Amino acid sequence: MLIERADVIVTSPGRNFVTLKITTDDGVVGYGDGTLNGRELAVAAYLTDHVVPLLAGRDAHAIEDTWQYLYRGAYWRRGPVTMAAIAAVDTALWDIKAKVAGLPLYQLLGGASRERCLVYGHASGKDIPELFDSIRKHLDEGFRAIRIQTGVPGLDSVYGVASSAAASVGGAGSDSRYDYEPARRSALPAEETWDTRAYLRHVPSVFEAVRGEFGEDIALLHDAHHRLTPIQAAKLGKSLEPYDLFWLEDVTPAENQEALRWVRHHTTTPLAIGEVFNSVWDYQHLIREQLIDYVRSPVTHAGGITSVRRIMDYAAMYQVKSGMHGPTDVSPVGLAAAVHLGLALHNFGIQEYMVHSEQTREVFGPTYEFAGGGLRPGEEPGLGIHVDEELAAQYPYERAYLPVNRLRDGTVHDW
Ligand code: KDG
Ligand code: MG
Repeated sequence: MLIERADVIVTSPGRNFVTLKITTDDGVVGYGDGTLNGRELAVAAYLTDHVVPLLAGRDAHAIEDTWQYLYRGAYWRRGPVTMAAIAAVDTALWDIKAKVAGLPLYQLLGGASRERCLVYGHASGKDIPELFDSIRKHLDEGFRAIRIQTGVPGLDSVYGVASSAAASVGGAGSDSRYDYEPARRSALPAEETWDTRAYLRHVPSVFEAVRGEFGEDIALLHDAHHRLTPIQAAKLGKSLEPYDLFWLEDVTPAENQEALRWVRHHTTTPLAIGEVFNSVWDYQHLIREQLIDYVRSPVTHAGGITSVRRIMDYAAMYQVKSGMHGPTDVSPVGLAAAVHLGLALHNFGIQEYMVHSEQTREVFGPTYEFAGGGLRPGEEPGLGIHVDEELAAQYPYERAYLPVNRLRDGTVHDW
């Protein structure tokens, strides 16, 4: 079975997505997600100009060989654009292989290790009453694990806090900015102001209030979004220990793996990192030295199923679990791949689940299902994705940027 053609689909049903469609010579079609929020067209061009011309005539079943061919063969390894493009090819080939086998993809990855993948949703509010409403809504919808982000007194807008009605499992609206999604369709990125001391003062009181109101049972998570120095991160981890977090995410910027050693030595709050990592090499020291508890790499940004499986097998030796990134900028194709892989992985931990807008779901037709606080892939052969290409064509790409962060004195800071 040979690859006959590959087509890049760029569509924007509420937000931008890049999807690769691979078709074999006997007409089997597979899909892969290559969406890179705010830099989507770089991946689309990488695929169209450099990868698609290499695919025609290759053995559609030779997934590992194609992965190595694109990774080693490019000479210029790694990086988010390259690895998102490789992810799109890899995922599409797994989709094809599973369709040919007549099995849902998770069966080829070893079969189900559990009934469903525990997920966490995003509760947020500019203040405590708004946050509590959002938590209640998530609990009503069946979530058992919830990420908590709030406004900080004195700051106008803070990462992770919804500015419009929050998306819900029942049906996210078609708001131009849904839930906390911060990439805005505008000529220039929005600029936000950040104050680490104000944040560090405020966050522990939020978790105290949440535990006081909702008790000890719900799994609570928090994302510091790369903004702290090692010692600030250590302080935050320590101050949150009484509230028993499931994890504290991205406490320091990703480039410096040494930073996590400092944080780890000061706190027993579990640490998650890696949504901006893109290969097993980014985790080499963090996993071997047991400096983290959860791997955040999603299939979409880290080279596909083949590559994330590699990371997770390495992580398993050190009792490190998966916690794949799943904001709305991972498309339903990427989320479907994550749920198939997560269902099969022995060291699955949790899956992030931000509900896509109704328009997005109409374009991609995912068959995974949310129930009992978890996601389970559909039982049909392959990934369980049905792209409506005519509908996709009705939503042309619109440039969008993630915000830029500045300290109060104007210095650019990590966003
Ligand atoms: O595109 C940026 C988002 O993917 C990121 O801000 C989401 O940090 C994020 C998360 O944990 O979902
Ligand atoms: Mg994050």
